[in-house]
Amino acid sequence: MVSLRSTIIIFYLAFVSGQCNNGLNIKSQEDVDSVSDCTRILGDVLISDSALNEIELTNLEQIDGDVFIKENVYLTSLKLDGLSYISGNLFVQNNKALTEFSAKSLSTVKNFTASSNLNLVELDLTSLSQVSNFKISSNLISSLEIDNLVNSQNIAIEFNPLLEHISFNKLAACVGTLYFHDNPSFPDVQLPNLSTVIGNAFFGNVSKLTASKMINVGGQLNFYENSFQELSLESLNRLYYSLTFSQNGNLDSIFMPSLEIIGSTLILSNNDNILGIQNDAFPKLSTIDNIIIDGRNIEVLSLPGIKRIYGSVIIVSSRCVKCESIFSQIGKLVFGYFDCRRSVNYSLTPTTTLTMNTLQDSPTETCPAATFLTREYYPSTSSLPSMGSFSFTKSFSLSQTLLIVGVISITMI
Ligand SMILES: *[C@@H]1O[C@H](CO)[C@@H](O)[C@H](O)[C@H]1NC(C)=O
Ligand SMILES: *[C@@H]1O[C@H](CO)[C@@H](O)[C@H](O)[C@H]1NC(C)=O
Ligand SMILES: *[C@@H]1O[C@H](CO)[C@@H](O)[C@H](O)[C@H]1NC(C)=O
Ligand SMILES: CC(=O)N[C@H]1CO[C@H](CO)[C@@H](O)[C@@H]1O
Repeated sequence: MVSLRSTIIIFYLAFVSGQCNNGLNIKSQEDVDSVSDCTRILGDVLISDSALNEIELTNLEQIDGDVFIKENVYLTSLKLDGLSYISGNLFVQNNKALTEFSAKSLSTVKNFTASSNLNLVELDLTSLSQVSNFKISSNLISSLEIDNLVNSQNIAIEFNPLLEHISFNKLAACVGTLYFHDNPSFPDVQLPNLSTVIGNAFFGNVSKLTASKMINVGGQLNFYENSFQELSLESLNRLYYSLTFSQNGNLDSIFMPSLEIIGSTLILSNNDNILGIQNDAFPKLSTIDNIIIDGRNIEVLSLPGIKRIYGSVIIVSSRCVKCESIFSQIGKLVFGYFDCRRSVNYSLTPTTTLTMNTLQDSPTETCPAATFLTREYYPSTSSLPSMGSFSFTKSFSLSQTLLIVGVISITMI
């Protein structure tokens, strides 16, 4: 069999420019030859099961259609460096041998996906400025720099085993969701110009997060299994839904100096180095629905700016948690339950029945002051201030709240 690896197809500048109207299906050198003059292709471009090792289309500037590059076993390099516009989607998927993909001039594409290219180490999208859904999943890249993208809908960067650096330096708004997770080399994530995320934002396995201009998040803001020790979000002012920190093993300091409103629940679950929420963590936080803190080492909860807690506060820790002192600071502001207790082996697993009785105290060390406190507060509803523009969030009942913790535990298993 002829070695296909030696097949190299490169098309340099052709003098005749042209529009080609029949789309393109590249399987062989002849197929590439047939479009070497095209600067614009009307119709979809398919590169699949091709026999080629390298493809370079330098004349091509525009594709009015979708581009699929998939299941090519021999293709190691694909360069579309003249291409600036794709009216549809660009999918680069399951190309086992592909080590290099570049579309240096590409500025506009609808959806972009690069997934399961298990040897892809070079991905160049330097000029990308407009994309709807952007997904990079299961590739071998070590660095991802999408530094010209200003707005996007959804972004997901996941399951890239060697990824150590991610930057979106100009990204100002994400009108959908933002997911950075399961990149086991713990990349740093640079989002220095990001101000708004309309949907959820999820950060998992991140070693450092820079998002100092982020002002608000319309969905949930979640931090799971990150390795950073400190998290500062200096501009974050308002969260329309919940804020969750779970299993961030090194995290000991949270600084959100501008945060005033959490529309739903603050959840801190199993972050072993967090000893408590100190004064400087959420100094301006004034309203929140619920607070659920479940941690081995929690001792204090201090919210100097708090004015109203519309739902419940649940704190469970195996340390001598200062329930009396926490209650004296915030107890009167809690509209639902206040439940603070010490429990050595507290954990909510899928099999745990979520009743109050599962929250057994089991002290093994002697604690100085009261470390077990459960009160229910039912102030007259007429004394409640209006919940204003975030009225879509409702206070949770205790059982709902416990259910939330249960669901979180389940999803983490
Ligand atoms: C882009 O992806 C989204 C979500 O998968 C889909 O709804 C939309 O139709 C896609 N856009 C195009 C142009 O196919
Ligand atoms: C940051 O985003 C704003 C819009 O929020 C934009 O006007 C500005 O040019 C961006 N800055 C950089 C350096 O990209
Ligand atoms: C603590 O955990 C052990 C083993 O899982 C269990 O047998 C025991 O009942 C638990 N103690 C309390 C007070 O829940
Ligand atoms: C939230 C998250 O991304 N967690 C992942 C961190 O890395 C480990 C090891 O690869 C994964 O098992 C986790 O799922």
